[in-house]
Amino acid sequence: MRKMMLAAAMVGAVGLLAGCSSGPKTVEVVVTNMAYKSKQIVLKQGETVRLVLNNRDKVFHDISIETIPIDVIAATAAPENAGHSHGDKEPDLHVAANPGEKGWIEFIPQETGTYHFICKEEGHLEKGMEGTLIVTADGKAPKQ
Ligand SMILES: [Cu+2]
Repeated sequence: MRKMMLAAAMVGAVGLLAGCSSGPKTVEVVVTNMAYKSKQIVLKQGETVRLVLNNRDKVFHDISIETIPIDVIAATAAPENAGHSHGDKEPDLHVAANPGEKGWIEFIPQETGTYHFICKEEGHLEKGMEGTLIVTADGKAPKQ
């Protein structure tokens, strides 16, 4: 009986915590073995999102979109890396993470559209590190 009451109390506490979470919507992209686990990300125009790059690989990775209208709210500092070629324009959207770490960027997508994301580390795009970020008015994937 005592155990059951404790379990009920815990369920209640968890429910309360879940109800209180008011942070931005979080979208996590995991990287392992030179590959994004998610090749398509769908976001809602005007809705704050935290895009997390979870780097479970042994080398540095990033997510970059050259041109996308966004309002950046906050982001982790980009870790040092030598992979980017100099003279490149900074991409509008960029988040990077060292091996075994996470990086994130919080932003608001301003316009609907389909945007190509890549890893800018040398040779990674050629190995398939690319995907599509789609911004729609309702945040749902467009019908095929
Ligand atoms: Cu990469």
